[in-house]
Amino acid sequence: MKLYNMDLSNFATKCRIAIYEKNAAIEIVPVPGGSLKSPEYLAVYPLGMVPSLDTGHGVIGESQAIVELVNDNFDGPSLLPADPVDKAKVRFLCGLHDTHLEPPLRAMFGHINPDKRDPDLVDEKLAVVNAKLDAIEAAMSGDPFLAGADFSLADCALASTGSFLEKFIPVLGGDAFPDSRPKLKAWWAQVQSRPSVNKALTEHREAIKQTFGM
Ligand SMILES: N[C@@H](CCC(=O)N[C@@H](CS)C(=O)NCC(=O)O)C(=O)O
Repeated sequence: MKLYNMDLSNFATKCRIAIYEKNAAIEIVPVPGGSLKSPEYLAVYPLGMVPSLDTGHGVIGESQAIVELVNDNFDGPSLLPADPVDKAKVRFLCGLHDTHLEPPLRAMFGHINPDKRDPDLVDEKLAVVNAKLDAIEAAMSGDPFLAGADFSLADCALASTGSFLEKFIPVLGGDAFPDSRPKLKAWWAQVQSRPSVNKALTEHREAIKQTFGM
């Protein structure tokens, strides 16, 4: 199997965390042609997005589909609980991250530079991001991990966006991990030292530094 990757992509970072966690024999490669919309990459994956995974039996996209395949296909402790309700809670947390938290955060990327900032848009999106972080805090059932005693796909998902939250939200006038979100704050403080997370976030942070200079 082969993961088409960009270190700057948080959704690809989510997949790399799962791959490192499972020690999965998956080759991690840049997109062919040097850009997401190159003819070479569009021929591989017509959506022209990362991550995508060459399974050996066709290419699939969507980080959640990829991490579930990584989890199911490789040895090592499962990143999904066996109990159906607990499993649904992990997938719910993944969805809160992928579908609800990430898009309004992404909408502010073009506004990090104060010279290019629309303050009204930032106010609006920051309020949405804060509401979603509060929802994640409320949904966190676990200690020390997001969904319980075991590291799960939910941790892969939210940790992948941790570097963006930690770097960008303060610049935009907020705080993603304040005392008023004690579970999230404690989680973020400790999850970064897990080897799989640390490796993927080191790559992600380096790419953020190169792109955003921070
Ligand atoms: N829902 C997708 C989102 C992937 C995504 O948004 N990838 C970004 C990079 S982080 C991308 O490829 N953007 C290029 C584009 O939207 O054309 C997933 O979970 O994998």
